[in-house]
Amino acid sequence: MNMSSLSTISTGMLSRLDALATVSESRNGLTRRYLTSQHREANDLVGDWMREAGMRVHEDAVGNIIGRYEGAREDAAALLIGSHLDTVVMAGKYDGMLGVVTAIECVHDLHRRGIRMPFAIEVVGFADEEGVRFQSTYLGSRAIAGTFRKELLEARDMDDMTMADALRAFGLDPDQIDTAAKRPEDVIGYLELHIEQGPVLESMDEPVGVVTAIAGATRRVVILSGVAGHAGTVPMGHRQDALLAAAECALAVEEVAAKRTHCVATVGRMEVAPGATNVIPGSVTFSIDIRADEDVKRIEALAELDPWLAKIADKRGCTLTVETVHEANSVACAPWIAGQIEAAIATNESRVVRLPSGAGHDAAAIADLTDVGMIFVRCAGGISHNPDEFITESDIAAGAEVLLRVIENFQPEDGSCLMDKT
Ligand code: HGY
Ligand code: MN
Ligand code: MN
Repeated sequence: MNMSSLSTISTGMLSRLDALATVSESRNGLTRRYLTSQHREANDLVGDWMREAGMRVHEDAVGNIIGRYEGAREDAAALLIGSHLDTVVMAGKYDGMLGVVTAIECVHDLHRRGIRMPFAIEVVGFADEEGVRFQSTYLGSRAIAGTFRKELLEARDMDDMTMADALRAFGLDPDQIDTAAKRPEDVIGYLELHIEQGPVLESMDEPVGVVTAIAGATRRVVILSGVAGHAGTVPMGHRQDALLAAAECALAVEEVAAKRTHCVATVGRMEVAPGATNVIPGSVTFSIDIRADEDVKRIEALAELDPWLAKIADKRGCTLTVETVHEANSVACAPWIAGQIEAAIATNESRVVRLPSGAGHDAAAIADLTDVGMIFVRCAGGISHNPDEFITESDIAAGAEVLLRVIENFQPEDGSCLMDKT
């Protein structure tokens, strides 16, 4: 890509991101969950773009959309490049989608110039990274890494539908999930370009940066069961109010994180039952998301929190159940890939900013299959998981330029003297 083409390319990429942002379950903002008709519509749209870029396209057994651009030699091992196409609720339009649209644009540029690399390239639009529908994340990337947890097929969504039934309704066969797994010998590495979702690049006045590590995370679902009762007749001292117990638990979640550096914890979802103004809440289900830059810190925080939640529940006459629905240790990005990203950034006379990711990414799951590297692109105010998520056209172009330069100069770890590109 030369500079003049970059501006047209980034305009094209922006219009694709805008098109994807219209594929939403809601008229009020962008929400696109796993295995919905909007997931199908997004896969169809992205699949068309992949074909236009010269790729052969297929959808795997878990719902990832994958485009393959052959190398100079048929059936060569592939460089995987991807990100996710699902979103959170009321999402921004760049989280995940930017990485997929940029990867497609880079392959399209190679295709326009008739360039074949010594390796194949597979662009992956992961089906479910956010984990909104079934409360567990990295479903698409774990299936490709061969680490999908089959017990999740029985997880139920808010409409009480199991993942297995949702896969069937989507046209997939849950018994075939294993076929999505790739063999390590068939891949040479993984790259992911993603918005930073934090303030560092903006504070350094740099458009792109190289990710050093991805924070570990634990996600839990907690159910507190008290006694529903009449709001007008039960004296305060006689209540087993599940919501007040949950409220105290949420403050405990905040405290165990706030006292530790680079440790964050969030209660992002809470359902109150039966949910009537004049009924004392009998049961509350809420989520806990806790992360830290070091795994030992996250584990210590959880070890402090568990007895604390039990004590609160007991004091308030509630029973407590806690289920861990996701657990991932922190993942280091491979220095041999990060070094190639740094070289690509340095070519732009840009300072090389190295930064950890507090957000989770599919790269963390793919790291069980192959080494990974990530490129961060600046986003306004570091705002994300919010409709105000914003990125400039010039930063989109800067990200695309760096990603393409990494691809065109990519050398596998063993430095195997790959055939020259043609
Ligand atoms: O939650 C995360 O960090 C990511 O957006 N899934
Ligand atoms: Mn996200
Ligand atoms: Mn993301």
